[in-house]
Amino acid sequence: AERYNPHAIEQKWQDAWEQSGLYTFDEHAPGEKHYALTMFPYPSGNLHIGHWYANVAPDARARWMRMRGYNVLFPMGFDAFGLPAENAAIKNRTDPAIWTYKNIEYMTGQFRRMGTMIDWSRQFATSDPEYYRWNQWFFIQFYKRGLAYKKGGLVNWCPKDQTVLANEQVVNGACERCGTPVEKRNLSQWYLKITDYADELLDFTHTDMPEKVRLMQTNWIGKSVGAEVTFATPAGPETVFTTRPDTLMGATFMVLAPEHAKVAALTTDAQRGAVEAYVAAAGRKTDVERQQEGEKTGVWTGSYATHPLSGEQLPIWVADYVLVTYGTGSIMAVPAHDERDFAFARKFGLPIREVIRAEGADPMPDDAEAPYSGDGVIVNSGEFDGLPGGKASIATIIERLEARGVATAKTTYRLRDWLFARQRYWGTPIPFVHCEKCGMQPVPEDQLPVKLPENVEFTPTGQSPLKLDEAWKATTCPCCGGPAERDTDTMDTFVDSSWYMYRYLSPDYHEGPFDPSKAGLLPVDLYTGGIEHAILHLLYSRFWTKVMRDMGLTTQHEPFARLRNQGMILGEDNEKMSKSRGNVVDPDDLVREYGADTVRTFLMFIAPWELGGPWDSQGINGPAKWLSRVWNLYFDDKTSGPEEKITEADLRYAVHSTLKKISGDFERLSFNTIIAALMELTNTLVKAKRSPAHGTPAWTEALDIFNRMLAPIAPHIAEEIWTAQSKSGSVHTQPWPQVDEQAATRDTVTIGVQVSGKVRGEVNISKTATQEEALSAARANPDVARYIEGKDVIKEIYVPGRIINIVVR
Ligand code: ANZ
Ligand code: ZN
Repeated sequence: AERYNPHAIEQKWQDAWEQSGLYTFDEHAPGEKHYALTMFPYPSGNLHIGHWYANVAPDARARWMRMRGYNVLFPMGFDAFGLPAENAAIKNRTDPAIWTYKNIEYMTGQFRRMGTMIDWSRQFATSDPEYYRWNQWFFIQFYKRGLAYKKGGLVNWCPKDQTVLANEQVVNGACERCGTPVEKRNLSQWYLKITDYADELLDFTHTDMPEKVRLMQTNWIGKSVGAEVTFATPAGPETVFTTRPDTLMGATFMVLAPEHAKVAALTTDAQRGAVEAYVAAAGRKTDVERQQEGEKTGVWTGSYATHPLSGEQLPIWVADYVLVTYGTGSIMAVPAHDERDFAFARKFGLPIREVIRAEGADPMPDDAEAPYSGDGVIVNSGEFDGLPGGKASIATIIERLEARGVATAKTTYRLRDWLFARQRYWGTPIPFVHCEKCGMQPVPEDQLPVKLPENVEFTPTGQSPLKLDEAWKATTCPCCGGPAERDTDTMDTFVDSSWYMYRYLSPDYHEGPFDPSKAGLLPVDLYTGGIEHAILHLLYSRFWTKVMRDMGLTTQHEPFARLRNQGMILGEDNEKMSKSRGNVVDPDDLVREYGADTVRTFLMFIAPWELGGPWDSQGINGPAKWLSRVWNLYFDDKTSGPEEKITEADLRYAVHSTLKKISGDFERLSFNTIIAALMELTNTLVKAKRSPAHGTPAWTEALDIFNRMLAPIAPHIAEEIWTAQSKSGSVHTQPWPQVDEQAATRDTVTIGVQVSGKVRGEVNISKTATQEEALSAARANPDVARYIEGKDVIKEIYVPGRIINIVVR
């Protein structure tokens, strides 16, 4: 018989599937809809092993859902706008459009060679004018709803990429893309009002997301419940935000952020030199440096604030551990109970006053080494003395302070509005024009898309490249018809992925972002991709769906019913794969050597999918050999080896218990255990070929079920086997086999017997065996008996179906 040769069959089946339209989704086909989606890639040039890892397992699962009778939508596209494409185009001296679409073509070919069930008829790139037209349309709708606005102020600026960045794109003070430390610039920019949805985004009831993602989003949104307290100062009233109003009487000084607007007015002449020097130095530090633990720095302004309850005069300091972007940019410092205030007070010799004391504790000593941040009773606070203090009692304290007129309840969020404009070329033009007479006007919807001009000099200069294109810039005002100028900024490319899952429903629809009659396909039932998107794409797309819902475009609250994140495939050296480390594995090479089915199988087998792990160049031989054995099982009549004692019941048990197990594993996205179970079943089938079970109806059934179980994992070889058995149609449209529950359970179990905690033997007993029956079987086992003989049995434990333990002395 011929040996397994993937190269002889894979391309053949890929062509045949494409020709027959096997994977074209038909919304009218029978079956409950299932929308499975994997995050679309940047068309960076080629799919790397990480893309394969991210895609083959969800593809297998989508195939499994289809065999289970679901009508499965599994589309793919390209996230084509953005800095990577633009930077590469600059480097390669080509137009980003030419570069991008060439890459898309190549990567589409790679996806095909992977043997996926992607419906390519729905493919689009976000740089297609018909796609970004709807970015512009959305932007105008957001504007009309008061959710898009232009505002001046300090923004994050990447000096390398020469553009502003959203807060979400600043990671540890550096640009998320290129790692360059981010600077602050004062610029007028477009924002989207994501903060209007802060509370709703904290509610995950309509989406099943991994705990880690929920936590990251929750922390990013950063809701803090507390109060605002106002202090009188020589420059007017100054309000601070505090989460601990119960410590108000412990406030011994006030601190302003260096960028706070009142700093100059509060600085006395004597202190001006020192304050100005300090503020200038703080401006040169990155946010990370400023937030690092370590020596606190600061300077006194020379002024005092008046405590709202005691009337005491509190010195006002400037220090960079207070951020201008959070709360009100100023704080009441309570050194006795706050870590940073404590360190600051110690360094500058400022008073520390204890106002919360743990139940029954001694007063805080003068030389205390740390603040106390726990709960307790309020002390040294006049009329508040004796009240419970600490986080639990804050609501009551706020009420009392509100009654006294010195505080108001206030909830603060860390989340900031989404800085939406970019000074780069390769993105969606902002659809606004500026008219001297009428001001800023949205482009009328029937004039969309505002197309990106071609042949623009886009090497970054810090100015929007579109500014240089005079002809493109000149337009007429939609209001007065007079001359006007186009907005020359482009949109943050995260806009593209915020709603692309809707576009797949009707990629050729011209009346709106998607055809409302297809809304029944929503939401995405299973979304898969990397955790690195936890607070960018995954937060933005949730926000976008909520706005779409409020616009009446969808009834869904969330874009994704369920999200799962794959882990990462590292280099063999356990480091991240990168060209500079020289540890990159090229999937194309592997496909050329082993075939796509083996690469698919290996990537599902290599690690628990949600964990990931290091590459193993030897490991791929296991799946390669396995598929050869599978091939021989069907195509090689020769058998060798001793006669095996496998009955029909044994065989059916092996097949149906495996079927049952892997169905559960598919549900849980546990792909490595699916492969392991199929490999184990293959061993049994190889042996069964040399047993009385061979040639029986159970054998025929086993070959049929195994073929179907193989189909989602290794679609090409499974199709070849299916056809070779003269079965009609495609294995990929066959129903997933039914578990015969009776066959899948055995009435006997093999369980281990321990003597004093060490496994000494195994017994085969009925599942319904009583404790006495189980124990006497164990004692009768010669391997066990040896260890009991002559000893005192002091305890016997039987955990039904699991273990027997006999404790001796
Ligand atoms: C007094 C106090 C006493 C505070 C105490 C804490 C503990 P979260 O929970 O993160 O919201 N704070 C307020 N604005 C700040 C800013 N712009 N930069 C740095 N720190 C700021 O933190 C809220 C607490 O952080 C506030 O409550 C304030 O200090 C400080 F025992 O006020 B607290
Ligand atoms: Zn006008």
